[in-house]
Amino acid sequence: MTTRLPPGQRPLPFFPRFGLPWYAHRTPGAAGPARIELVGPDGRRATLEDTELDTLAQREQRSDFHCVTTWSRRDVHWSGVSFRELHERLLAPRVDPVGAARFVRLHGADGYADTLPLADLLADNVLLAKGLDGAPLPVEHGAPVRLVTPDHYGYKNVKHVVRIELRAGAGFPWPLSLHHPRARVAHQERFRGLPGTLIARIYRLMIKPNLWWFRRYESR
Ligand SMILES: Nc1nc2c(c(=O)[nH]1)N[C@H]1C(S)=C(S)[C@@H](COP(=O)(O)O)O[C@H]1N2
Ligand SMILES: [Mo]
Repeated sequence: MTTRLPPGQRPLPFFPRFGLPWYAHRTPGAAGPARIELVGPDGRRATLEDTELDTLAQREQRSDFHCVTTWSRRDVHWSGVSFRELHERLLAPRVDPVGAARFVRLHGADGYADTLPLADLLADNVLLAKGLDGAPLPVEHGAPVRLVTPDHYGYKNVKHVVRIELRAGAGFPWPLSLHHPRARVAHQERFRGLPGTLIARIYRLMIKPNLWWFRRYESR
């Protein structure tokens, strides 16, 4: 694997637990089986159980993971189910039978959430992952289930998923959010309204302090 990394990214020799610093102390404790609340564009609700994920085709995938702060972890080995198949078989039939959804908002057990266009999540390399390196996903990497979308910056890869909302519109948070609505790695969509190359330089300075901050909470 000697393909080039996307613009502005540099490899990191390990795969850290990472994120926005104000979530570092909120990692959920030992995760039980996944139980995901589904919400449709018209407000209808359903529940997705862990065992139902096992009824879909199980996929293994090796992909690079790109944090917006410019570190990348190459060749991460995930196992899980295709988000496209999940949507087709279990999400749309239960909460969006008419196909009104254009956006998907995923919520984590720690209060974290982010939104993506549904079309982006239907790409072939998007997984809802339950495994890492051939073992169940460890809590620091998003147990019991997380989104894996390699073409988007790390912050769209929501961990500890507890709710998936299919929405007709992008919804309230975006106009005020610092998150980019698409966050495509290839386009350096790092931060809404500012050039990705400039933001990359600022973010790069934050990697070390943030790694230190997250390690403080690792063994608690
Ligand atoms: N629930 C949740 N998901 C999250 C985050 C978080 O703090 N909480 N941080 C995001 C960010 S900014 C990054 S870079 C990746 C980091 O994933 P990792 O901890 O497995 O390296 O998770 C993303 N998903
Ligand atoms: Mo990130």
